[in-house]
Amino acid sequence: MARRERGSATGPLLLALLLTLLVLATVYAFAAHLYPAPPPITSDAVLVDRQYNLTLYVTGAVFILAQLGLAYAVLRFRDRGQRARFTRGNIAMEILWSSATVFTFVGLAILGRNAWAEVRFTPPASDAIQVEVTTNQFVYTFRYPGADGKFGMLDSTLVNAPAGNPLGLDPNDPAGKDDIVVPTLTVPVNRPVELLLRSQDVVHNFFVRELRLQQDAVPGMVIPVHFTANQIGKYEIVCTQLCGLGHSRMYSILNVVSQFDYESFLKRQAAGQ
Ligand SMILES: [Cu+2]
Repeated sequence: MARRERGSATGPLLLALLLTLLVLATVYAFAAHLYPAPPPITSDAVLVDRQYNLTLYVTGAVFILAQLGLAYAVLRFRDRGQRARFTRGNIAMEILWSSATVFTFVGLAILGRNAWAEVRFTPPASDAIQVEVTTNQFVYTFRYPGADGKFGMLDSTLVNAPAGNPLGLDPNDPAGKDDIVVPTLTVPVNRPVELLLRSQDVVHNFFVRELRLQQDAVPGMVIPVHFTANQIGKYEIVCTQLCGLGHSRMYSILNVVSQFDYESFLKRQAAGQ
């Protein structure tokens, strides 16, 4: 059989170059912090950042090696006119890289468990401020229990946002008389806060980048999450579940204020109820 023509080296060379450029551009984007996350405002968020960076370094190293290896293989094993060889694979290599992958990801998961447990498995401090968060298309509504520390009963048949009762507060329950219902979330700095997430219609989400906290709100469930913000400021709350046509408009504000400002907020709201 006649030897085949040697293929052009231009294609493989360009592809290898493109892959190398892709790797360089990606490494640059991360190393130069082109899209930095806003500074964390809880100690849990710091743990999340640490875990994120560790995962990024490990997967980043794998990404660089894999892509450069691909560029090398494209170039090294290009068409030189040789006959293609069939290979059944290499069992030893497959066992090696499959177990390396398993160890890497299980290892990262075990290390990440600390940060996760801190937020999800540890109950909030007993003096945590409770705020109920109700989501619906496409707004957040926050409820504080008021001076009595008790949330009033809700009745879904009484839900009527235009009439000023978006949550369906039962007017016959005395515990609900002093409940404060507001469209934005105000919490004092350095105090544990427990949120109770609810949804009136579809799956929504509560996400604040600075808290590194993201939790779905699911109809029929009350999902608790907690945090302690250590930085006074205004932060954006966004819904990260595609919850309908108005999804992109669904956001609110988290105000972290001093204890004094928090108390005057509560007083102002109580006076206005
Ligand atoms: Cu939503």
